[in-house]
Amino acid sequence: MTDLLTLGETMVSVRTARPMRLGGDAQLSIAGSESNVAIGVARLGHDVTWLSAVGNDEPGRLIRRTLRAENVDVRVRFSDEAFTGFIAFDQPSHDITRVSYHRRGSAASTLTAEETTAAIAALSPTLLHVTGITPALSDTARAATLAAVRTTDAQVSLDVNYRARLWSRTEAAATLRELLPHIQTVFASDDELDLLSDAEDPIADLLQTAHTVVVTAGGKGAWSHTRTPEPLTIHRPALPVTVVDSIGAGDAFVSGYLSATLDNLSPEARLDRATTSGAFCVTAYGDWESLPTREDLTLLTHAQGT
Ligand code: CKP
Ligand code: MG
Repeated sequence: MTDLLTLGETMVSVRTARPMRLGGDAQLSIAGSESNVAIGVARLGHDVTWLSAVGNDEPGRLIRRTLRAENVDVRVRFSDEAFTGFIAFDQPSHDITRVSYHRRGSAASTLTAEETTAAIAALSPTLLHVTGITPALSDTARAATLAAVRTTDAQVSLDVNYRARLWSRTEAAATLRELLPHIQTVFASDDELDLLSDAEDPIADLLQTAHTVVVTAGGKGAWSHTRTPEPLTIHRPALPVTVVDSIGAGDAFVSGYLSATLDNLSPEARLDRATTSGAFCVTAYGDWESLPTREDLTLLTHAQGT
């Protein structure tokens, strides 16, 4: 049993504070939306398992070590044939962070449907969380994601996380719509809704199968639309914090929401925890390093006078 199972690619990350071609000091860490969520939910006190594959290499071992240190149960295959993916963050100027992927053919892109369905059978998770990044990696990773959402009895959430560098909007729309009938909670930014539905009212359309659609809109805040027991739309403004690094904010938001779901909180309280967690994350550097604990959430809530 596990409270939450997430699956997807985690890469080794290299970050420099100036253009990478100039060399100099770099920070080595890990990055990956699904493992960010795994760490976020584990920090909030739940049992979390992360499933993936990495290369049989030092970056792969760094990923396993980091996640274990964050109390995430790691189910990872070490591949002798494929390498651990790599993500580079550098800064051409103070206000611009450039991201580049080196992940085509990576170990995580060889994840199979057999692996995901076996993990689900073994773990019987309460929640399963997937993102639109994994099915964009390869045909097998797409099949692995589809098989997972189709076979599980868990409540399934999907964070669209559209990445233009991995696939076109047309390809993404086709695959995401295959996943949708199996998803209960959809997380999307306002500019991703057209990937999910062509309807004039995409939210109403999505709520025919999902029970919750959560839409984020950066500085404008977030909305949650729920179908049961009564149709309900809630809005929370973004908290007024100093943004130093917004990468990982979406994953922090999702972590807060899923943690509050595991605590059986109301839709209002779920959105509150999601918003506070996202706000906390942007105030410090790192994709996952700045994810909050419960104590951090309380501190931020008090600091905001709410
Ligand atoms: O949507 P977010 O900024 O929360 O996602 C950030 C993650 O997995 C980051 O860790 C990166 O590795 C990625 O999204 C990605 O593959 O783009
Ligand atoms: Mg995101």
